Amino acid sequence: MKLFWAPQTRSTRAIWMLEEAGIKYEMELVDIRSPDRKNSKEFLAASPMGKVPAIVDGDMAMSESAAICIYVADRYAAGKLAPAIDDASRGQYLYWTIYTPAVVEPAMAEKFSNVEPNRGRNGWGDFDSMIRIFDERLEGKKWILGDRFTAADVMMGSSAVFMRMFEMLPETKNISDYADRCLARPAFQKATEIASG
Ligand SMILES: N[C@@H](CCC(=O)N[C@@H](CS)C(=O)NCC(=O)O)C(=O)O
Repeated sequence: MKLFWAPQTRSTRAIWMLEEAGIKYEMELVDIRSPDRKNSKEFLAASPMGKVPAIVDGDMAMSESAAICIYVADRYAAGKLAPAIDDASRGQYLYWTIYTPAVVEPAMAEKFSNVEPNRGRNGWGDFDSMIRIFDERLEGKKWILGDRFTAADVMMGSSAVFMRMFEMLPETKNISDYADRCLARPAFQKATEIASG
């Protein structure tokens, strides 16, 4: 497995996921901050948008952090970091894994860019609803699915940690404690160390 990455980016999620799965991988740095960067054909085949993270695994090449998490969990940690395909919790697992790119990140962009909230028109609802629903999901739960840690926590946990880092996380009952639980995981700590560059 090869991971295309850049320091202090969403690559941290993919590294965290690979560390949780305990698989071997090599890393290739992509200079995303250089104005005259040149992307290799191999990288663009994995990431047509030229964004990190991206992976190549044998004949398979792909990007999008949520898709990478789902792929790695199914392929290398099925039943451990992902509910099996016939497990009833699979639906909620997929919902929350996708919640980060579909709801959390657009809602963060709304907040950053001072976009007028419009819960009905915008596919992500609005920032306040996103936070409320995330916080309610964690009520009485250690992880998104309850007692078991899954790839959904890599996505939602990194969202919680990013929001706190960017000082966007309002006072909530559950999200902050959840971020602390994620920060305490050895795989998260290793990923942060690697991803800091
Ligand atoms: N939806 C993508 C977003 C990836 C993304 O925006 N990556 C940024 C770094 S955090 C990037 O590569 N930016 C460089 C560029 O767009 O040229 C994911 O979740 O993987």
